[in-house]
Amino acid sequence: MFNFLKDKLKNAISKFKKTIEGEPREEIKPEPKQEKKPAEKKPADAKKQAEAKKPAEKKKIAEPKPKQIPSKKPEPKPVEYRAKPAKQEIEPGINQEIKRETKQEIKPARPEEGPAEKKSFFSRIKETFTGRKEPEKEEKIAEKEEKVAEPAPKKHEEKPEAKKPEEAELEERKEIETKEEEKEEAKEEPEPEAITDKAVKEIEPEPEPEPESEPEPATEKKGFFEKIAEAVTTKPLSDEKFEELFWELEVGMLEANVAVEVIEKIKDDLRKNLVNTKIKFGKAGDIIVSSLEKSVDELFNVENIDLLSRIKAKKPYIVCFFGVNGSGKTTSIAKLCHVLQKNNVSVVIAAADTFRAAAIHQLEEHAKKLDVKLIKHDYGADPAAVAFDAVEHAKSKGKDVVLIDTAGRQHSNTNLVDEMKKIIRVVKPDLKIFVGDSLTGNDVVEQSKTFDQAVGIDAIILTKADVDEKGGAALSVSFVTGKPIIYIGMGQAYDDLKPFDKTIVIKSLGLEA
Ligand SMILES: Nc1nc2c(ncn2[C@@H]2O[C@H](COP(=O)(O)OP(=O)(O)OP(=O)(O)O)[C@@H](O)[C@H]2O)c(=O)[nH]1
Ligand SMILES: [Mg+2]
Repeated sequence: MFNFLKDKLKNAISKFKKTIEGEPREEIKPEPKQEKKPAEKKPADAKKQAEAKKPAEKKKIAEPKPKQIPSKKPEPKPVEYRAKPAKQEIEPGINQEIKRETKQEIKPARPEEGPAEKKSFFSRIKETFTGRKEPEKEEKIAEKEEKVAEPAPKKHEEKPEAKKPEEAELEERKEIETKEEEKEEAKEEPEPEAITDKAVKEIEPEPEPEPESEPEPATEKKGFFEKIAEAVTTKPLSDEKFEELFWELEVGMLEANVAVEVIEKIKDDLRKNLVNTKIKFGKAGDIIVSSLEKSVDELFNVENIDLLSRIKAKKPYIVCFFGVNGSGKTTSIAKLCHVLQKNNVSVVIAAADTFRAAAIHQLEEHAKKLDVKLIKHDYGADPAAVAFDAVEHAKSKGKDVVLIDTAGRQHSNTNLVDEMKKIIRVVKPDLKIFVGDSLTGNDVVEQSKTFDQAVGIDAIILTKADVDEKGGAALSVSFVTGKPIIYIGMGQAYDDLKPFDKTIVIKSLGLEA
């Protein structure tokens, strides 16, 4: 009966629970905070990091300089001065002053490169021609004599001529070298300063995010117990979020023929329990179920009627049944007769539905089966007269109860409504029962309201609950009319009339605590 609503409620509970307990957990999780802290600390330590970066970047920028200096300077020098030793050896008379004037860098280059290779070279030539191995000292002298002896005369003649151009060349080279060095120094020296300045300028802006790290202390300042409190409670649910989450359930309840008044009550109750309320983790589901259970329970918070005790209190106890066509009035009377008989209550039935011939015959069949007295008139007779005769029979025979069947009618049919009112005026029933077909859904609620306004109903029997899959009528009719559901029809057999029990409804909806 309530399977449809049960599923809707289950889904709604799950969504509310996930939303309430799922969102804040992500926010309260200590991990993201810890992740944020180091990230936020970066700007706090920006100075240190910047300082650490500065030398690193400087080094990177400065590295190429020492590489360029040694690579540029020394490389060309050995190439240039490799030719010099040959000329100088050929010219032993070169003025020592000129040699002194040459850079000291040139001097160390000679012994490093030339001598070792020449000794071994000439010594090897001598050894090949003479076939004798001579000591290294002799080789040196021989080499010098050979070198000086052969080119000497030419060189002595050329010396005065050669000295001048060589000196000029040396001087030019000096000037060129000094200029080049100055140029290189001028190019290279300012570079480190300019680059380091740039590097510093580039690094300096990094510490700026410091002010962004200021909010961090606020989170750190949170007390230990405050953090625990946050960890065990959920983030309050906003009203907007509540409306969003409730919308699906609201639509589901409308589909289930739940009255708008009932939906609003359940919604308001749930809102009070969830919106802007801190809920402990793991408790959201219980709170939602508890709220829904309480709401449903309160839907039936009307004065109940103990029919058997009332029947015992008055004799004959007169009960009149009303409702629209085919709602189950006649069948419910037969069922109730069976219940009363089982409780040793004597019954008289009145066939006051004279509007339809088959109705009298239908009731006769039930009377035979139940072995109960039926008071009937002919088709088209005054229903009030039939009811009056039944009550008189009960009084004369000492029967406990008179059950009056009436014709089905729409509340808009004024003639039938007036006829109904006449029956009430004549017999003055102790109980007026509205019989509603639960399959008609929300219409039952409207019907009950109009019948109540017309004649004033005291109780409700909901029929065909066994085939109703939505349950909206059962959930709504009592709350809207303020009248109790005393029985529900759960089938077509006599035993299928069951006393209404709200706990069964709550259980069927899956809201049992
Ligand atoms: N499944 C099921 N069928 C029911 C129940 N109550 C009544 N019926 C069936 O509903 C149909 C109508 O029942 P009636 O008792 O004749 O209804 P009524 O209100 O007397 O109809 P009118 O006299 O024409 O106004 C019958 O076929 C019944 O068997 C019930 O609780 N469950
Ligand atoms: Mg009938």
